[in-house]
Amino acid sequence: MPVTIDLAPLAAALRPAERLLLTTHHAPDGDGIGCMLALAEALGRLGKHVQLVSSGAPPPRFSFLPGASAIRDLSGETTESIRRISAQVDLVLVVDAHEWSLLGRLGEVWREGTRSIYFLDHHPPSRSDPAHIFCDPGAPSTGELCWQLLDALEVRCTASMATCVYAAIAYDTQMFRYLRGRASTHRVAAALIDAGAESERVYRHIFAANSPAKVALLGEVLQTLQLARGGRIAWAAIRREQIDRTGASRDDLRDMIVPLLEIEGVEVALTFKERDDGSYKVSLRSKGRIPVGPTAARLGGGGHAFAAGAHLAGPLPDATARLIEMLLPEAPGDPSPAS
Ligand SMILES: [Mn+2]
Repeated sequence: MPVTIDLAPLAAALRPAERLLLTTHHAPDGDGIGCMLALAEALGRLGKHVQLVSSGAPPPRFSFLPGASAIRDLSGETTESIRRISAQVDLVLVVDAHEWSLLGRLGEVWREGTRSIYFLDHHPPSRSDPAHIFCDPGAPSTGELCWQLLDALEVRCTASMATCVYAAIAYDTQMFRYLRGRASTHRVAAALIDAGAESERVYRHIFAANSPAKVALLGEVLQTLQLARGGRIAWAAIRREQIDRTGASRDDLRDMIVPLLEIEGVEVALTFKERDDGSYKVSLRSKGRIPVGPTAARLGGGGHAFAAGAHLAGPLPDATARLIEMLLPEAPGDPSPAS
């Protein structure tokens, strides 16, 4: 299997640490949570004391993962309390992020200090650069890097660790749809199932557990669907009022863009989520021919080449027109949707 970054130095840094703190980006997702839980078990087996913390509560659909109840949400804690908790550990390991600004309050506290903080991630390199970043932007999930790290730590992957790593990979690849051309993801998945990963349970809890509120909101969002540029761009709006009325959670909103991208001929899908101040949080997804990351970056946002996010000022017609023009400038005689 191609190993594109060497994780031996990270394993070497983890080995002497006795007390560790593991966390992920704010508003944690399946990749970060799965990696944290697998690594917590692995490091625990090496005799270490491991604390799991998050900035924002993990969404309920991940609570089936072994060990999930041990994750403590620190977003309500005081700065002093976060300082005290981090002062008790030898090393902090952050998975699925490597920017201070993505760590919520934890990042605010840690960026000023000198604690030993390591990052394991697959997001494109950022401008702000803390030391000790182990990042492979070619990996479709941090879960795949987590599997490599277990190997570097020489820890045998148990069934519960395998389920957590499998969940991390399945979440970020949307059940193995987005692999960035790497066959290694399937090899790792096969090894995880051999190790006891419960793949169907992962599917059921993460992808087939939509709340009625989410489905109700999705129905309304799809009513706003618009196609632009000869059907190559699909976009839809998510209104504040709809979110409030349906009772959909933040996690419910995450993959609402997927049905837009899965329309035939669509190359780029956009959702415009209205914020309290009337601006919009835009999610951008591409099937792979038109990069959306650079456009998001020009707007001050970020993400991957084919999945990114940004903020835009309203009103909605201006925001949509501006973004569509940035992604695909209007040209006379635009072809109809590609076959
Ligand atoms: Mn990820």
